Amino acid sequence: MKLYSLALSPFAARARAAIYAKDLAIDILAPPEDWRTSPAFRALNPMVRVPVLVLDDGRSIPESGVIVEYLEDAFPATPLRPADPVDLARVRLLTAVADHYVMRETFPLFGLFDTKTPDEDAIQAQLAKLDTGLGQLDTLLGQDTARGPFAFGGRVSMADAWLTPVRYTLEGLIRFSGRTHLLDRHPAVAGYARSLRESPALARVWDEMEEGLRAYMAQRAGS
Ligand SMILES: N[C@@H](CCC(=O)N[C@@H](CS)C(=O)NCC(=O)O)C(=O)O
Repeated sequence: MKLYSLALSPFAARARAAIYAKDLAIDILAPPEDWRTSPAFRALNPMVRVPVLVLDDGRSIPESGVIVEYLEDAFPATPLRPADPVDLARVRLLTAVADHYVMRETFPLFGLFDTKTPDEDAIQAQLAKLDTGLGQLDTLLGQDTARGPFAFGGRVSMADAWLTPVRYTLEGLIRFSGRTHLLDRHPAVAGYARSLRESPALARVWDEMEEGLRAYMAQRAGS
């Protein structure tokens, strides 16, 4: 089995987090050079996006959320979904909030900062939206009285597969924008960057994203 992945992709990082946490023997590969135009890649994923999981019989599973759920169903030995339905709903809530109200609000900011003439009003408006989402995520993390170093309860779950790339993306945004106080009002989100390192699987995902950013910046500087 193989996963087409890009180091810096937060979506691919979710799938890699699940693969590493479950210790699965799945090859992690960069997509072919011509993946955006190749009919063969389009046949694997009609949405023409990364990640894609390719099974040994050639069938493919695109979309990070679908891939993680498939891995859970196919390889239940190290579960990333809690057995209790309410706990599972809570884990899924964290993934939804991290995705819809935090990660989605970070993406426009990279574009807004990446210009010679930044529009400070637009930046402030977008930062306010992000701050709202961060506050919501921080509240949810703080409500979990059984929470240890990870996103939910005492062990690594699907919520960590979402939160690790989200937290790394926030780190990238802080560095890129110089807004070093971005997380000051959100201590649970801020502290997660340290505590996730208690899981070698999550630390590996973070380090791979870091390496991916370094490679991207070097390529940008050279072009
Ligand atoms: N909903 C998809 C999103 C995947 C996605 O947008 N991946 C980006 C890479 S970060 C991509 O392939 N974008 C298309 C492109 O770069 O041409 C998922 O969760 O897997």
